[in-house]
Amino acid sequence: MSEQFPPVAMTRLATQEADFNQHLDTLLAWEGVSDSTVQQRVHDILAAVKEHGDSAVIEATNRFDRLDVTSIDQLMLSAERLQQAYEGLPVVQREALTQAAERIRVYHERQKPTSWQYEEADGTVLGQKVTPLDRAGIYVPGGKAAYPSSVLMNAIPAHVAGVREIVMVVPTPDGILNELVLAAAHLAGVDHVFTIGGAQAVAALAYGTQTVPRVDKVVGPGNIYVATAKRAVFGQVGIDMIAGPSEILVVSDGKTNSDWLAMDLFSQAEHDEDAQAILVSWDAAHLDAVAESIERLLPTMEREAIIRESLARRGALIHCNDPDEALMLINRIAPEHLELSVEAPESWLSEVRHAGAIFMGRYTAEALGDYCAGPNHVLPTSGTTRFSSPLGVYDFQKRSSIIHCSAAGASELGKLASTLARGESLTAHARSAEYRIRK
Ligand code: HSO
Ligand code: ZN
Repeated sequence: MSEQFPPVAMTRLATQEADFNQHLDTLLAWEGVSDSTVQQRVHDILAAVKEHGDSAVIEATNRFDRLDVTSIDQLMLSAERLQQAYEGLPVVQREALTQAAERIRVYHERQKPTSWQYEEADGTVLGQKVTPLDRAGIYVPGGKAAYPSSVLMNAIPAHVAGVREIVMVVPTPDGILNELVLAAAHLAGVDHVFTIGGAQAVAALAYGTQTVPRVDKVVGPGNIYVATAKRAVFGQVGIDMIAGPSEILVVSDGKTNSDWLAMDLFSQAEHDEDAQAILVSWDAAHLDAVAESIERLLPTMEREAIIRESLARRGALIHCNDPDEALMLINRIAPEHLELSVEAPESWLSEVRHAGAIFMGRYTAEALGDYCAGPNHVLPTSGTTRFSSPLGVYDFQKRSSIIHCSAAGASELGKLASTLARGESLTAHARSAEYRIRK
C-alpha cells in the first residue's frame, strides 16, 4: 500500500518574474560533495592497495561487503560463470538484452574514427594513427544501482574500439550476485570479472595487484567513494568522467499527453532523490495539466517516495514566453537528457548547443535511450555538456601523430626549426635540424 503524502511541492517558475534568473541558478546549483573524512578514507585504501595488493583488496572487501574470503580466487568469476548467467536468464530477458546489445554495437560502430595521412609536394607525409587502449576497467555499482544496461553501455564501446582486455569490477555486498549484470558482461565481451567494489576496486584497477591486471582507464559510475578514488587516481590512469545525479529537461509545446510527460519526468526522478527533472513550456494550462498528472500518477509508482523527494528538491515546472525563450533555457541548463516534445523538432536542432542526448519528438521517451535505442546512456551531467560528450568509442582509443620527412622536406623544415630553436636558445635542437639541411 502506498503511504499518504501531501501534494508534491514542485517549484513553479516563470521567466517573466523579476528574480527568475536567481531562482534558476539556485535550482541548477549542484556540488558533488566529498568531505575530508571521505577523502582520508579513500586515501588510506588507495595506499594500502598500492602497497599490499591482493591482501589489501581482500581485507577491504571482507570489511565493506561483509564477506569472509581468504583468497582472491574467491573474488573472481570465470568466463563460464558469465555464460551460465546468460544462459540461465528467462528467454524474454535474454532476448531483450541481446537485442539491446546488438543495437548499441551497431550505433557505436559508426563512431569508429579512422587513421589518416596526407602527403606534401616534397614527399613528406603527415598523419594521425588511432590505437585502442590495451586495457580498460569498468566499474559497475552493486546493490540497487546495479544496472545491466550500464554494463552494456560501458563495455560495448570499449569492445568496438578494439580494447584488448576489458576488466570489470562489481561489488557483491553479502555475496549477492546479480545474474543480469553477469549476463550483460558476457554479451558485451568483458574478459575478466572481479567481485570487488569501492575505492579498493578502483585502486586495484589503477595500480594493479598480483592478480588484478592494471588498466589504462577506469570508467563507470559509482558512489562517493568510487568518485573520490577515480579523481585521486586520475593521471596514473585515465578516467571517463565524474557523473552527477541524472537529469532530464523536457520542452513541450503543450500538445503531448500530460501523463506521458509526467512519466518521463518520473523516469529520471526515480533514479535518486538528487536527480533533476524539469519541464519547460509556453503553455501555462499545459503545465497545470502535467502537475495534475504528476499528483494522480505518483501513488501508482513503486519508487514514489524517491520521486516525490527528487521532484520537491530539484524538480521544476517553468513557464516561458515562447519557443525562443525555451531554446535559451535549454542552452543555459545544458541538460544531460533533453526531450523536445514539440512539432518538427528537427527545426530546433541547429539552435540546441548544449545537451548530452537529444530525444526528438513526442514518441521518443528518454527511457528508450536508457536501454536500447543505441546511443550511450553514460552522459555528462551538471552543466558539463558545455564541454563534454557521451561515453563513446573515442573514449577507449587514443591518437599518435605521424611525421615522415623526405630529404627535401627535412631540408626545408630544418631551416624553419633552426631559426625558431635559436630564438629559444636551444642549440641542440637547432643543430639537429641543421644537419639535415641540404648544402
Ligand atoms: N538514465 C541513466 C541510465 C539508466 N537508466 C540506467 C536506467 N538504467 C543515465 O542517466
Ligand atoms: Zn534512466
